[in-house]
Amino acid sequence: MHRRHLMTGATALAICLGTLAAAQSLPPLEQKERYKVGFAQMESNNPWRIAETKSFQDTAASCGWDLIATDAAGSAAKQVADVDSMIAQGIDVLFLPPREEKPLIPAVKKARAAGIPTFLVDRSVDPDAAKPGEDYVAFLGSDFIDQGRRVAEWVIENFDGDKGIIVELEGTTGSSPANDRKQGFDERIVQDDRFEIVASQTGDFARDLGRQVMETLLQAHPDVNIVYAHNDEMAIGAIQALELAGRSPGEDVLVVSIDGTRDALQAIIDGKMGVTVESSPFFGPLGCEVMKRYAAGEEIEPWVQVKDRIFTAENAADHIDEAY
Ligand code: GYE
Repeated sequence: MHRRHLMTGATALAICLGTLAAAQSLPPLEQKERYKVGFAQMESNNPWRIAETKSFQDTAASCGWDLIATDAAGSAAKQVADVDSMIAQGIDVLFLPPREEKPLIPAVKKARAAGIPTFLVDRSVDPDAAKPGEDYVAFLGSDFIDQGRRVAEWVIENFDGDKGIIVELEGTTGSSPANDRKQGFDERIVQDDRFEIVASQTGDFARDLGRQVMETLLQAHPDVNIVYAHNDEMAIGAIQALELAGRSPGEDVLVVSIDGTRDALQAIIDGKMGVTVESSPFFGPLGCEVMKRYAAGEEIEPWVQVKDRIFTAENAADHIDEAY
């Protein structure tokens, strides 16, 4: 009966060696005054991305970073090439927000093979293909499933109609926030049978595409009264499309999303948007802190989780000055 709990010396040794190998498999980082640091941004077509890049630039001087920042202009292939060129330039550390979950895996593995500790920031990669503590040090970012769930819970509490007809605008296909924000929202909202998601389509996290997709979906589903966008930029695009079609966001259609941009907080103050769950772009200071802990030999938790606030009509005005 107790055999399951018995471990032979050989098994124990194998486990020890295994743990040691895993611990050793991450490249070490020397403690020094200055670091050559790569930040491979995926695109700069929205305020969130611009705020994130600026956060790294603003942190550089105080953290001793000689920063190389690139912009992949919305192409995962270019982002992989940008990481290649950073490796060739001999960076000490890589901060990488992988645009999509799978295409950036080779970049993560290449940096690992070159002995460069990598921190994934704001988005993650496919956990079956690359792992924190082995292929990269850690993921620094939000709980996207929880963000989607919190939006759904806010809708369930605040929607005052009989039947909620929902259009969902998804983020970039194959990206971790799009996958998880969909899962978190969809799973929670179907628990209340007042709600139905009649369409769910990607707007690539972009304002203009969000507007275009909303225009098309409005024609197919004129009875929509809730729009859930995976980020604020698409929510603002959707508001434009709704207004152009003669609808009144905030009155005959509830618009909800995620991020906490200045335009979204203003839309909440103006009564056009209901809620945005925060997803902070300010990763520079956190990146610095975690990198220094790693260089000091500390074991870094696989997921350095960012805690998110929620912005509604009750507090949007208090936070608009700190928004981006
Ligand atoms: O919500 C969005 C951006 O990856 C968490 O990407 C980030 C998301 C953010 O383009 O606005």
